[in-house]
Amino acid sequence: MSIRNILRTVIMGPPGSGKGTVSGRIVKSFGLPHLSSGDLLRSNIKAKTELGLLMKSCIDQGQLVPDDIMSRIILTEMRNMDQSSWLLDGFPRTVAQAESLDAVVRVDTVINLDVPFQTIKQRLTSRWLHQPSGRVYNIDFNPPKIAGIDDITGEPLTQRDDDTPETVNKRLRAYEYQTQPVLEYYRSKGLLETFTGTETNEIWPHVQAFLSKKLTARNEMVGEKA
Ligand code: G5P
Ligand code: MG
Repeated sequence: MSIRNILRTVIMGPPGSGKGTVSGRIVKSFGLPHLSSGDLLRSNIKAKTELGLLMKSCIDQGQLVPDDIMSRIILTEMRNMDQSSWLLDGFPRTVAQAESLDAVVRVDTVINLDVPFQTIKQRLTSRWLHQPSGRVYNIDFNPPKIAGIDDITGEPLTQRDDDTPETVNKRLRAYEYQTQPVLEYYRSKGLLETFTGTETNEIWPHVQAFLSKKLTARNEMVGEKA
């Protein structure tokens, strides 16, 4: 992707709304580098870093990691993506995080996946994950070719410790109280684009068309100025 069509996108939505799944499709279609705050935290836990060990109980209890720690990790990681388009998944999740992001970089658009909570609860208990890549499967939706095995690497799949019904309820509550205000924050800036549905396959064509249009518009804008 050339410098002229830089697009900085945030993807939001409740736990299990399909942020990871849709991000995978965006990466495939548009080649945007993808950074997921949850994947980053889980790889710290797996590598048993000091930070990972500290944050594990927070995550396992369905609570958000403190803002200052989360913003520091993400913004450090984003320094490598300074000159490019990107897709940020799972961050920001509080208004304080959104403000810390705004302080360092311009967000161009925010994709909001609006999926009912009842749909989500059913999905999360049948989710399987290839942790090193962040690839997500679901027994009912996109099962791996061989049960428990990643299609691409042949490595074992795992389930997330925070996908138990009780923790999913806590995550949904945290979303309602702490993350929904971020939607208002971006709506008031005119950046929020909401996609409503119960199936990723229904939502995806609309997201794809929206991003294509955005990228074309940016190209034309730059073309006019040149
Ligand atoms: P995460 O990792 O950011 P969540 O809770 O926001 O976690 P999650 O669970 O990763 O979000 P998702 O990415 O929105 O969900 O959804 P997904 O993985 O793509 O899809 C969920 C399942 O549904 C998958 O199995 C998928 O295959 C399936 N699926 C998708 N589409 C369909 C469909 O159409 N039909 C069906 N049947 N299935 C489908 O954050 C985890 C924790 O990290 C901390 C917090 O503690 C958080 O709880 N954290 C932060 N803390 C503070 N600030 C931040 N910014 C933080 N970021 C993370
Ligand atoms: Mg995810």
